[in-house]
Order: sequence, then structure tokens, then C-alpha cells
Amino acid sequence: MPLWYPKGYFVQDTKFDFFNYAGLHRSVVLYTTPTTYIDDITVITNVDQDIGLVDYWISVQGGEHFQLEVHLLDEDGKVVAHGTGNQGQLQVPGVNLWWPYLMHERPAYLYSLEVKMTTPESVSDFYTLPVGIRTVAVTKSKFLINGKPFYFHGVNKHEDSDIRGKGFDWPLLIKDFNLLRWLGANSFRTSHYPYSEEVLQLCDRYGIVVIDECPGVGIVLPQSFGNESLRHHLEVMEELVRRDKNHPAVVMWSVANEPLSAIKPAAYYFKTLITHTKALDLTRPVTFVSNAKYDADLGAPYVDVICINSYFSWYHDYGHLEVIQPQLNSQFENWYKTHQKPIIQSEYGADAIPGIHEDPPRMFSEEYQKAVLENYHSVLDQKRKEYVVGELIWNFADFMTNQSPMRVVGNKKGIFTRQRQPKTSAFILRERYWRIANESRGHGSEPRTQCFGSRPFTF
Ligand code: BDP
Repeated sequence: MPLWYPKGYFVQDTKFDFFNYAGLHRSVVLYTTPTTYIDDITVITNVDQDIGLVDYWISVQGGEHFQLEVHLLDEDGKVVAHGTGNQGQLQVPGVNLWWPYLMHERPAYLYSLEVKMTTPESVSDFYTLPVGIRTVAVTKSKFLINGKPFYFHGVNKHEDSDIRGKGFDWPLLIKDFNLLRWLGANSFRTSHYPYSEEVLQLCDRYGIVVIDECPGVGIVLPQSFGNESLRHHLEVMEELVRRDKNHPAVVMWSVANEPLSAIKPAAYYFKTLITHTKALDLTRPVTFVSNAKYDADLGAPYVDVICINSYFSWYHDYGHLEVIQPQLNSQFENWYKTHQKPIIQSEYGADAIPGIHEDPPRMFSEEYQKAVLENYHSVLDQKRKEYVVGELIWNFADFMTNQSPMRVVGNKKGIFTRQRQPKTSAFILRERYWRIANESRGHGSEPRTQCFGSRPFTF
């Protein structure tokens, strides 16, 4: 029987699983510039033996008569290279590379690029850009940072918390970064939209590696693949690359989350979108996050890294933890055999309502979440020796969603509560991430203590 609604009644329908907060989420900054001003800077970094190479391009607006001077300063404020003009290459012998957190004893080294513009009227503009010198590359089975295999042991996040909702909040941000360090996480994905610029600035400084995702979420209707959507999506990627291109922490672009990538128009759509993104940035790999079948995904041929979401024994086979290992194993084997590209488990997890305990484990208990994680981890431990290059838990913290019988006051797949308190699974993950970090640094499985001082990490 059709339900009765008052005339004009409607509800805005969104096709994503996070609360659609209204209002301004971030600071709005108004600023002035001189008539002739530095409009944009692009840096691309490279390494030749122990020499860091910083190629720069400076765009100036508002006038034609100006001079540009460029200095690169190290962390002690010493000038290590200088140049002139709006394009050039700076060379840094004995370079300190930008390394991810836990990959090096001195992670996140940042130089400062100072750009000074002088005009005949002597009105000048001045801009300082933090620069991390590092390289990113992908092989058939590895993700390389500075030529060394990098394993993403991290999280997916949301811009979400109690009281503030989606609003930007410095204390929350610092708390989250402290928790990432506590956890031994070296990376996150900006699921499912670009995060505030302050977040990326902190990632540069903490050495937290980022998969930068555009707001391409909820592309689940066939009509979403039309020309108008595609045109808009290309523009969105242009905006994202323009904004985030200079962050050393950003190592890969994600053009979408769980789109309907198995329908016919998806092939042209993703080919165009990914080719365009690669042309905008020649230095970073491009991906999108898939939940399609390995042999049905029409976008997968165009990505550099396969990112897969799966929820074994959660959205099907309820309560049957025993299916996880065989299903996950065949997921990885099938994707790798078909595509021969490195794979990231970009989401996995289970809801746990804090304080609910069940033995044997039952869905929604902390024990069930723990058991799901442990089952995933045992397969990940085999496959990370081969071609799996990362695992990102869904989710860092509980977050608000719209209301539905699927959600118990929001999504409870956090390993931290929405108030950032740890559930049992946080300790499981912490033990694991530190072990992986210590192994890859050649310290065996012996956990080493982390420090919480101003330097993120000391061995
Ligand atoms: C995935 C989505 C994510 C959801 C998650 C879930 O990418 O946005 O929050 O499932 O259902 O499919 O918890």
C-alpha cells in the first residue's frame, strides 16, 4: 500500500554512508595580494643518487614586469640551493629525503621553498612552501617510496566528531594524529572526499602517507556515467590536483569510492577520468576503490594499484567467521591473477558497539570485531609477502550516518569510538602495526617503544 505523505514532503536522498552535515565545515580565509602577485607554485621532486632535485614552476598574475628569486632552506634555516626566474631546477647534494613515519629514523623532513617577487615599484610578494623531497613508483607487485617497498598499514577516516559534526577542529585533529602515532599507522585514505588543507599539512609534518580521494562517492546509478557527470568529475580532479599537488604526503589519487564500475559505460568513464588525472600529475599513481568482482570491473584496467573493499562475514555470511580466510584468499588470488597489479585492502571491518561483549563472538560485539580483524590479518600476512601492499581498516573512529535499521546511532566500525576511546580492536591493530613497522626496519617482531615527543619516532 502506498504510504501517505503531506503535500510537498520530500527528503534529500544521498547515496553515501556518512551524515550530510549542512553549514560551513571549514575556515573561510579572506586575503589580499599586491597587484602583481604569486598565484601558484608547482614543485616536482626527484632524486639522483644523493642529490635531491626540485623542479619548480611559478605562476604570476597581474603584471609582466617582475623578478623572481627562489631559495631552498633546510630545517636549520640554511640556504641549500637558489635560483631565479619562474621555472628551474634546484639541486640539493646530500639530500635529506622525506620519509614516511616509521620507515626511517628521521621521517617527514621538510625543506622550505621561499619565493620572493620584486616589481619595479618595489612592491613585492613573498611565499613559503614546505617541500618534501621524495619519489613514488609502482611496480607489478610493489609500491615504492624513495625506491623502497612501502606497506600501507593505516586507516580510513572521516571528518566527523561529536558536537562539531563535520566542522574543522584543531584539538580534534591533534588528538587524531596522536592516536595515529599511538597505533603505529603510517597512512590513511581521505574517504570519501578531500580533507581540509590543515590535515594535509599535518600529514606532511608527521610523515603520514595519504591516498587523496575526491568526492566521487555514491556513483551507483547508471545515469551517473553520462557526459555531464564525467565533465564535472574531470573538473573536480583538476581542483583536487591543483590544491594538493605539492604535498609530499600525498602519494596517490583516488578518483572514486565503490562506483558501479561493472556496467558498460564505466569503461570509457574511468579510462577518460584516470588518463586525465595522470596527465594533470605525471608523478603519482591513480586508483579508485572498488567493490566489484575481479573479472567484471571495467575501470580496473586503467588503475595503477588495485584497491578493494570487502566485508566478509559482515554484509553476508552473518556470524560465519570461518568464511573470511578462504574468501579473502580467493579475492586476492583472483584480482592478482587477472590484473597483475599491487593490491591494497582499502576497507574491511565490522561494527562493534563499545562495551558489548560476547563469547563466542557475535555480531556487534567487541569480540566479533576483533575476530574479523584477526581472520583478515592472517591472510594479509601471507599476501603481503607477495603483492598486497597495504591494509586500511574501516574505520579509524565511529562516525555519524543517516538513520536506518542498518546503523546503531551511526556507523560503529571504528576501532576508536566517536569520542576517540579505544575498543578492543584498537589494541589488536596497534600490536600489529608496530610489529609490521619493526619488521620492515629489520627489528624482527620485537615491539619497540614509540615516543610521543616532538619528533614522531625514534628507534
Ligand atoms: C563501504 C563504504 C563506506 C561504508 C562502509 C560500511 O565505502 O562508506 O561506511 O561500507 O558499510 O562499502 O560500513
